[in-house]
Amino acid sequence: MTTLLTLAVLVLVAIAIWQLTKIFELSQLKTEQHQIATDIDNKNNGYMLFGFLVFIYGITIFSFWEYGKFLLPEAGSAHGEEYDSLMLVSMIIIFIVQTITQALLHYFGYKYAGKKDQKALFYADNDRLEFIWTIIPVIVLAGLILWGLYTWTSIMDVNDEDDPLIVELYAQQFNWTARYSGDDNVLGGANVRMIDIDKANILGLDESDSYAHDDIIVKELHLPVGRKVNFKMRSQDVLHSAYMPHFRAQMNCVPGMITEFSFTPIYTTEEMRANPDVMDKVKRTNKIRAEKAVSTGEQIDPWEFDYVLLCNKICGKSHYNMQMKIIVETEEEYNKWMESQSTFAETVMKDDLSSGLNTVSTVSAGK
Ligand SMILES: [Cu+2]
Repeated sequence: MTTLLTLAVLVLVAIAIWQLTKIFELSQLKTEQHQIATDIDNKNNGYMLFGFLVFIYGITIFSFWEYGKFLLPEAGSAHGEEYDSLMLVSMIIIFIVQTITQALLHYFGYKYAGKKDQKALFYADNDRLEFIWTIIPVIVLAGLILWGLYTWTSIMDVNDEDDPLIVELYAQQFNWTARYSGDDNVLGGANVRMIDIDKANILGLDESDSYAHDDIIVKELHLPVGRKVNFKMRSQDVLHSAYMPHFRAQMNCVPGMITEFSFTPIYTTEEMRANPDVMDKVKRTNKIRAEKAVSTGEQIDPWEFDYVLLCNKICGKSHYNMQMKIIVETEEEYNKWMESQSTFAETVMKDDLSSGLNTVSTVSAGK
């Protein structure tokens, strides 16, 4: 690969030098006649412009046809619909404008190609034209920006209305851990300095904080459908980014601070698995997996759709594999699952309450 790139660079440098010598030659007074473009040359270049126009239109249509299926399926969160509409409208406007302007650009390039003994018209300015091509983009862009700002503000408004579920997402190289706030729905205090690997206090929870006692630490995120979730993100080491593409949600996880994001899941995992786009993707993926299984002789299980939490900051060498499964289920299923989980007091603190608490004061005292 490196050899190929080096060769490509060398070839491009050689072409650049060749072009530079040609420009230098043309700038000399005694330029040979065959170096100057004739009417036929200009005309041919004009036709080539049309060829290029066909090429870019063709590649656009091909990309829509061939790669459109790789787009995300319908959003699984309440705010996702508005987010997707904003994206779609922006893309449609860009698409229409680019289709028209490219056609005009290439057509005029052809129409006004250089002709012998014909001099270009000097046209200083036209106030009306300039007004039109300024005011139209101003109105369209102002509309998009205002709509975007409105959408942004409503998505980023993390508040405690509607009794949200409070969940912590904890990022570290290279995995995610989630913490539910338990019966009191309040996360206990935590600090990276209180992490105690020997006792498996991996999130550094403050044992003296009674809010922490009923917290539930898990490696698989379960969410009840239709209930708002307020996420509080922390990072242990470097910048990570909690990215939940199917919910159109992303928030950086920054060491030393808590960041927030809030959304309401609207489809259970089962409902999402029945979505035609998702079913199509699963079918395509499993076809590739089956082909690979045949060619390599490996045993590859079929893949099933699941919501995921991914890391979207390149945080180190295993960044690509930093993910956690998210299961959206009905309220009853969620409650049942939650009942089977153990609290922080029942697990980490169990054997330890007598041997002195791991608190902020003892940690800072150098314990
Ligand atoms: Cu990461």
